[in-house]
Amino acid sequence: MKRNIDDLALFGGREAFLQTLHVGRPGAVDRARFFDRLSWALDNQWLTNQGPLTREFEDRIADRVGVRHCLATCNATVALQLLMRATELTGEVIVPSMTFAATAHAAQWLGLRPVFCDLDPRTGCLDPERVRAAITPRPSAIVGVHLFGRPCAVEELQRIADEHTIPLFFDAAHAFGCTAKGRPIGGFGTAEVFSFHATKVVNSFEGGAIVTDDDGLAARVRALHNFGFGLVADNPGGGTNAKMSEASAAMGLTSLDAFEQVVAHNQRTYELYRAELARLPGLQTITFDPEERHNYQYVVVEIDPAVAGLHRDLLITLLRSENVVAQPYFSPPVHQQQPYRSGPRVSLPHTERLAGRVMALPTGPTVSQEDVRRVCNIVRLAVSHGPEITRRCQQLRSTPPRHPESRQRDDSTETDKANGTPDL
Ligand code: T4K
Repeated sequence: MKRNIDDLALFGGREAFLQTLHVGRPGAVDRARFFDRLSWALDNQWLTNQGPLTREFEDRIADRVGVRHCLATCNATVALQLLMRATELTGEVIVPSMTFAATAHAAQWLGLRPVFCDLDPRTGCLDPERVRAAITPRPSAIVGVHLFGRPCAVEELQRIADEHTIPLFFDAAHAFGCTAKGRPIGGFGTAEVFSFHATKVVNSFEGGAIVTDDDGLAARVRALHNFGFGLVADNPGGGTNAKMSEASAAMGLTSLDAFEQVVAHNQRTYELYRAELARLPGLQTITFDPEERHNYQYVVVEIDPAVAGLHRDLLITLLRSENVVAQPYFSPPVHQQQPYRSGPRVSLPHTERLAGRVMALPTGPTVSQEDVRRVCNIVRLAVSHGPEITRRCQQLRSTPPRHPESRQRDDSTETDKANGTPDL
């Protein structure tokens, strides 16, 4: 454990971790079961196009969520596009900006205009009052995001969607296995979308799913995800290829088998982070409603730089120098990314404030309790010496040492910039 700031790798100490820690590194799957399923697919000579493993995966997801229909897709971004295409959206779509770029990009890619709306600081999700105010003369849908698995104001958003007779979708990429109002997420709005990307609580390498109780919509997305085959009179303009392969479904099923263990592990990780980081000035760990179920996929902390004496970005840089890849999810917020930041200026004060302060700490099945203790040791050390660390970094920045050994750090700084983490 590190005791003083000279032990920090940033100031010449040894890195705390030899092996890099990540947010959402996928855990070991039951290889025997996975390879059995793959082998079965090879023997069956059916590798994609809604094969039996994909159907089984869909049935298990639909069952778990309690909806009539699940369509498995190649990823969640394309699933969102399918939904927007199947409901023939035109014009503007109301979305949050505190999300992964995919939420807005899905709409933008279809020629729709994302209208960014501010969040409720208590949940990090769309603020219904602001949604009401943001409704334009040409709204075509609302897309809420259950950020970090915490549910949107599902009932209020549904009321607004009903008043305007527009569809309400939820990007539930973070929320598989979570509940809202005691009911599984996946059963709200017109339809919801899960992500089964490698970094998610259930993964199919890449993958996603649309879940809905709307029979007509389910039939349309199913046809559209397979080039539009099967739609005759009702085809809103061709289809695409958004199918999940049997190899992905084999992984998805095997990952689903381990879901409860992964969530239990994530919950222990979350509780330990919370305990270890309690009462640190200027640092708050995300909280979850004890009345709801959560998957604890993301452990997010918010840093108030005025109180902690150091900025979130500096803390991320400091952790990365220890081989701890904390992520600034989601910074910059989407309205400040291209192509949106070239458009009309939008001001979203709650979003901008939160996006500038949060970071996700390493989680997932590969992160042990001992890892958490050591990460927290660094965070505690950093926060308790925030002003001094900030001062020393400013001094480092003003002295430009340029010798061969500094090359590697220069390279990682470039990567950090691409990831939205600025220089010290
Ligand atoms: N909506 C929301 C709200 C989302 O968060 C996302 C995706 C989507 C929609 C779209 O879902 P998909 O179309 O992807 O199904 C990662 C994921 O790629 C992305 O799926 C996820 N959200 C987002 C929050 O995180 P990046 O750009 O941060 O990925 P990357 O490559 O930097 O990896 C993140 C961390 O995970 C790194 O520390 C490395 C580690 N990692 C990654 C992979 C792929 C591993 O340890 N193993 C791996 O296999 O986006």
